Amino acid sequence: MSTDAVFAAALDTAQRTVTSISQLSTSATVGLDTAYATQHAVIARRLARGELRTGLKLGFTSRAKAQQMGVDDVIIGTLTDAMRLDDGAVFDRRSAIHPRVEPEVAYLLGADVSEGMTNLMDAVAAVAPALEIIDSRYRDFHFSLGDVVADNASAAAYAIGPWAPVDRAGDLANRAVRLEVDGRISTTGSTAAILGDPARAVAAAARLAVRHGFTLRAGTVLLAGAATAAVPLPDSGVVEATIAGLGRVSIRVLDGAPDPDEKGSR
Ligand code: OOG
Ligand code: MG
Repeated sequence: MSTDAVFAAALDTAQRTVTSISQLSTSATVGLDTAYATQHAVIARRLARGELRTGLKLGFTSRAKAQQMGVDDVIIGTLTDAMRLDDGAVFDRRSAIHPRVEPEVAYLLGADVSEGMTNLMDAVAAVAPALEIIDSRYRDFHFSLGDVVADNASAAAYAIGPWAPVDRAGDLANRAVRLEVDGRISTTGSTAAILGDPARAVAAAARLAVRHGFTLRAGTVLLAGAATAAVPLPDSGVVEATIAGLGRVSIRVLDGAPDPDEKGSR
């Protein structure tokens, strides 16, 4: 087996068995090419089990995130339907190792992004508030840039609130962002933290896509990256993200199987 296939098997098993592993970079050099090849191999394993690609996510688009994790390059990862939660749905805390949650902005592409496009926002159809749950497969949530790229940018789950058509959503360059747990404010920030303006996320994703073998097709969801540092996911409770003037999205965390009589469970 090639190195990236060996790394991918270890990361995939860690995710499926909810068991952390050592960083790949402690025993090997994990450059960006190997890291993205590993991520593609992890996703290939998931697709082989029947999962479908739903979108892409950016990581470290804000200083707050980059500083929290000690890295300073924007990275890209893949979202699948197995990671998708409906707005208000239950997330089983036991399905993750040491999950953290982030408030995000999501874009929905209405057209394929092609290299010749001058204004990439023309490809965006709608925008929504989003929550992302990240869960590094590495022990203690410690990693190098190559490690986290290989680990699909720590992607675990995401929920998207109501979509607003992009022409009605207005300028999202500087909107207040709030993350609440059971109605108590957990962290606040501004969308301005995301590359200065989250609208730049589409161009950033297009650049990374060309370089690292991703495609930005119509129907793709793009998470622009967290505006704030991630916070530990509570063992139980309602987590809600609000973006001023755009709306809110929530998930309910349960430490165990959801009550089968309840609606909105997965
Ligand atoms: C990597 C994922 C970063 C973001 O929004 O910046 C990310 C991590 O912090 O584990 O999702
Ligand atoms: Mg994120």
